[in-house]
Amino acid sequence: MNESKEMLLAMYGTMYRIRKFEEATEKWYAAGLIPGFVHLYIGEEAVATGVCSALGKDDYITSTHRGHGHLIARGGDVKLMMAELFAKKTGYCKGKGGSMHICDLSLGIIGSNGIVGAGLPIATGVGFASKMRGNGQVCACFFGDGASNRGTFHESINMASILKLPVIFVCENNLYGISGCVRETMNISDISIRATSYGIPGIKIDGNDVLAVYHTTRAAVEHARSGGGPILIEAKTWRQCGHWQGDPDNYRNPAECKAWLEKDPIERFEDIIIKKGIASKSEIKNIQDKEIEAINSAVEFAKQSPKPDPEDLYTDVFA
Ligand SMILES: Cc1ncc(C[n+]2csc(CCOP(=O)(O)OP(=O)(O)O)c2C)c(N)n1
Ligand SMILES: [Mg+2]
Repeated sequence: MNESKEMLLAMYGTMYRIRKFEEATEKWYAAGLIPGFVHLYIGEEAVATGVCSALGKDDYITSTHRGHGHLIARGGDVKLMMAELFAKKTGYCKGKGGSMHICDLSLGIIGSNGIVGAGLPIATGVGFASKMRGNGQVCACFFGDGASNRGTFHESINMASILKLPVIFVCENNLYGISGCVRETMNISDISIRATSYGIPGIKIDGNDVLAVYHTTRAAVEHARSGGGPILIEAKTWRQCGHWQGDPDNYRNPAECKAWLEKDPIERFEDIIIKKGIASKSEIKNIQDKEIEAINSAVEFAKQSPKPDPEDLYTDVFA
């Protein structure tokens, strides 16, 4: 491992912050304080963290309906995010967007998106703009296995390929699109092989191994920045919760769930950090305490914030 201790602990902190943000979301959603739909990212933290750690500050990401982890890994403000989930005036969209509409252009976050597969053409457009500006910016595009069966996946990657656009397509293959298992929704076992159809590299990796995700993305970023064009990375992972909060999650095999829980990305990384002597248990505990504190303050901020005023209903809307 060539990364500095600081970098490795920052990655650990990011994964832990995502986990605690999602656990708080789960808790306050159940308590009725968060309206609308939420899709939790628990179990997939290594993908967002590994990818975003490999990006530069001027790069971009596009996200999905399961976007909290992507936004946090890209540096999103957890206070503004939590306030948005609580539908408060202080939130990212002034409380009018909710979980699936958060964006922060100052961080290159082009936005989460409630339409499955809609981030792909947006990412291709971002890649096109970057190429025209010629300043080396790249875009990482997150999407799921389910999204990879949509036409937008095929047309966006084809166009990015022929125009050699700097886009890193990151398929978070958690093996399910709602209750539909990839074993029933596609006739291939690896989505990465679809890259062949568009003449670009396709790589499959263990998405619960943050360092594998980081190293693969770093190489992809170098390739894209230097004019090599897009890459498809398939990160195999697992959502530890139901599809959305309220999903009975009665369609997955208990043995498969158990096997994936044993590959929890945060516990695995913590083990590596301790075993390789990178940090002590008490250093890890300090990071955890700091992140728990940040999430507690975000929840407090969201709770104390005012609701939008009735007259705000007609502001910031196009029609
Ligand atoms: C165009 C479109 N079709 C259907 C839906 C309903 N829907 C929401 S999430 C989802 C499954 C997405 O699966 P996947 O892309 O694998 O992402 P995951 O939820 O597993 O992260 C579907 C079908 C939608 N939001 N948009
Ligand atoms: Mg999926």
